[in-house]
Amino acid sequence: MNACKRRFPGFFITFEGPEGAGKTTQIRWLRDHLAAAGKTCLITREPGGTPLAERLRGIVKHLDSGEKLQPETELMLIAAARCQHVHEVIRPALLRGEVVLCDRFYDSTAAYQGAGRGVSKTLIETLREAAVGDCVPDLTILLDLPPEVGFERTRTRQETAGRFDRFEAEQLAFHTRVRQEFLTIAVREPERVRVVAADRTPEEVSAAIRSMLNDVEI
Ligand code: Z5A
Repeated sequence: MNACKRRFPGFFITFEGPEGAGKTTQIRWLRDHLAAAGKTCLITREPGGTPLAERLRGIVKHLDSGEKLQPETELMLIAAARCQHVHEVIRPALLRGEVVLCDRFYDSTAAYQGAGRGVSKTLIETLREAAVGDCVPDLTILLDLPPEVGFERTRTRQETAGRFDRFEAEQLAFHTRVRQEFLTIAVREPERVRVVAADRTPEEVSAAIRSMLNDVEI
């Protein structure tokens, strides 16, 4: 990782993986670890991260108008949220020299809208470039686990029990395609994407992430 050319004074880390992989938990723990080492960290998420992007997140997760959200519409809403998020939050933080820890980013688009919904890769790539520009993650931590295990974790958590969003309501085959796409990206971009097995205790996952970061100059 040290050989990688830095684009900004800060360092951009994204977390990806199926639902229930533990991204939110691990991001908080990594923030605490990096803060103890003197780093200023910014935690953010997608879709979301700005007031407008959070409103778009609400639509994408829980469209309550009764109409079907077309896959391309879903993609464009996510891309619009990302454009706003990158320009208003991520890029400025990286320019200030902060470590940005983002819960999901454009690999989720390839996985959910591409592999999951079947949207054209060309359209996904065009919108990615328009929204992201040079704000490419320095490192992506892919927390990998079978979708069934993630379902079990999220569907039993108290605060959301019985209320499924539009992604949680999808069938196992959808989530299996999503997982496979994440793993394909990791094979294609081994310098950027590091896979961490998430089917173990949160403490074990955290230790694996820290050990993997030993050769990364943040
Ligand atoms: N989406 C998209 O389609 N396209 C895009 O481009 C982007 C996103 C950016 C965001 O939903 C949805 O947006 C997402 C894809 C779509 N939907 N799905 N699926 P979200 O943010 O609400 O959901 P999520 O990203 O999947 O997060 P999550 O379900 O909250 O999971 P998580 O953040 O990976 O895990 P967690 O919150 O840390 O933990 C989940 C539960 O498991 C919790 O009760 C923990 O205490 C427990 N947990 C955590 N780690 C462990 C371990 N190791 N063992 C046991 N239990 C654990």
